[in-house]
Amino acid sequence: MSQRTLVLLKPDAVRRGLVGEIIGRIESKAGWTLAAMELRTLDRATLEQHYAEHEGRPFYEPLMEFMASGPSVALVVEGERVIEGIRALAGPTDPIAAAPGSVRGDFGTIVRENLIHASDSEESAQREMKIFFPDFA
Ligand code: RTP
Ligand code: MG
Repeated sequence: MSQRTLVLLKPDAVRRGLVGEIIGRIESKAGWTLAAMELRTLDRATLEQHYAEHEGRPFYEPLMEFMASGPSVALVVEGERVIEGIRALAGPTDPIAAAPGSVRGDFGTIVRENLIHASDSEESAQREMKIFFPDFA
């Protein structure tokens, strides 16, 4: 089943020069292709929309500050079971709990600075693609 998902390479990934490495892993998966891509420092309004579900949580403000601290790469990736697939490629939220071989497991140590975001469901993907690529059909 072909799907589309919204991926963010977070500011730590851009600062550390890991964009090519992570996009390379995504592109290496059979049949997955990039459908949209942009490098941009995310503004507060965009981040409030994106992380609305976390408003009021203790990690919310530090997360917003981190996510606005430099450019991110926003991507739409298309392909077979890509929503579940990129979540698996990323690994669990806490990089120390993430297995080697996953992006977070290979490159992360800090829960907040965990390199990558990927939509967690079909519904989230639709909602998030509209936030970052409003003109994308
Ligand atoms: P994401 O939404 O970014 O793909 O990550 P996720 O689903 O794995 O994690 P989620 O629970 O949605 O949390 C969103 C992001 O907030 C930061 N976070 N910090 N306790 C903490 O300090 C904490 N918990 C979460 C992470 O950057 C996480 O990816
Ligand atoms: Mg999430």
